[in-house]
Amino acid sequence: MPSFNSKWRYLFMLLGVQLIVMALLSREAYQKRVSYFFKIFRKLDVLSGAAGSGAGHGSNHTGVDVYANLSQLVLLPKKEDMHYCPKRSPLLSGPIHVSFPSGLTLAQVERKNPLVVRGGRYRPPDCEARHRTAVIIPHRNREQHLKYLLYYLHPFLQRQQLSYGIYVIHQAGNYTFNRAKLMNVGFREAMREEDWDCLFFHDVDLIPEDDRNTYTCDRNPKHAAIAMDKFGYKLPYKAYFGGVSALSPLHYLKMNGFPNNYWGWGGEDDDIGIRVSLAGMSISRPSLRVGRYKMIKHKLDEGNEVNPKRFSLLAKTQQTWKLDGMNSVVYELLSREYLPLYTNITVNVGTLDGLRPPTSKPQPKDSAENRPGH
Ligand code: BGN
Repeated sequence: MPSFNSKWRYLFMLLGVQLIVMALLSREAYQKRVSYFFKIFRKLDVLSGAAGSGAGHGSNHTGVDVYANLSQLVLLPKKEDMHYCPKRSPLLSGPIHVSFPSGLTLAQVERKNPLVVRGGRYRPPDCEARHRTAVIIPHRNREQHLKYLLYYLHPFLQRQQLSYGIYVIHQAGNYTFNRAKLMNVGFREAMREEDWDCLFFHDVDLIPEDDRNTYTCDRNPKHAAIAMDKFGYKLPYKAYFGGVSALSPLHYLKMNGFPNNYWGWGGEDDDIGIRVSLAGMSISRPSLRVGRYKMIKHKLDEGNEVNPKRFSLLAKTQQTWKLDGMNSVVYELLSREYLPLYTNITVNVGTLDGLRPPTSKPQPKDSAENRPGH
């Protein structure tokens, strides 16, 4: 006849087998079940007065086993089993409060975004992103704006469960600013690094105010900054394509990218809008409720004077779009830095007279205008 002690042994063995089966059936619930088991076990110990029996195994009373906690690694999603993120991110909350507190530092932005890696890249840690978006930001002398944009854009994109990268395309030298050409540089340099499926061309001074304005591409080129505070949260005119727009690589190449010959303020975004329809596409837009942006107020820009040639250039877009654009862009890449919050690409885009090292020739200061975007 089995003794009282061996009865207990059988009972424990049975419980052990049960535990293993339970663990195999549900790996995710494994830890919970193990602790539940040990709780029961401890109770039994207390009841039977058998302190120090097998129940102590795995507890940290006697020091940590060299393999302790390794079971948790099994719980981490493996690359092959990683599921796609849901079609609609559960992290979305709608309107976002935007303000510009003074004294914000890049180090603070970094600390707030611990999952962003070198070059300003991010992937959702718990699911496989459905979209890979590159954000291209043309830039010169707007460090303060860039700081605010990064502060908002990183968490905004993370809420959308995107895999993303942020590229700042910095125009070297003092010659007149060329926003559209910088976008062409951004397109080429970003696509060289990764097979992005969507590119967001983003002015540095525009902050999105609703996280349902998803930074993904549509079937047609998308104009995202449809409702800016500066224009009373309405489109300023029907064909407006400025501020923030989104194109897939296919869209971009179909319209031969953006023009390279708009120096200074104005017209290049209208040219891009015209290219969209010349290439047989149309403009898609989010709703006015969602495509809202706050513009960071700023003083007039030096080196981005109103371009007096914009009217004549625009009148010729139909004849020039296939000759001038992505297929003709020339520039000199001066540096590529993988900074903690973004990839910084510094480029010499030359001047109206062609590509040559940036000069320090001062530009005329007349008729500069306040505008979103650079
Ligand atoms: C338009 C500008 C755009 C600018 C918007 C909003 C021109 C071309 C002449 C018709 N277009 O007037 O570039 O983004 O205003 O400010 O100036």
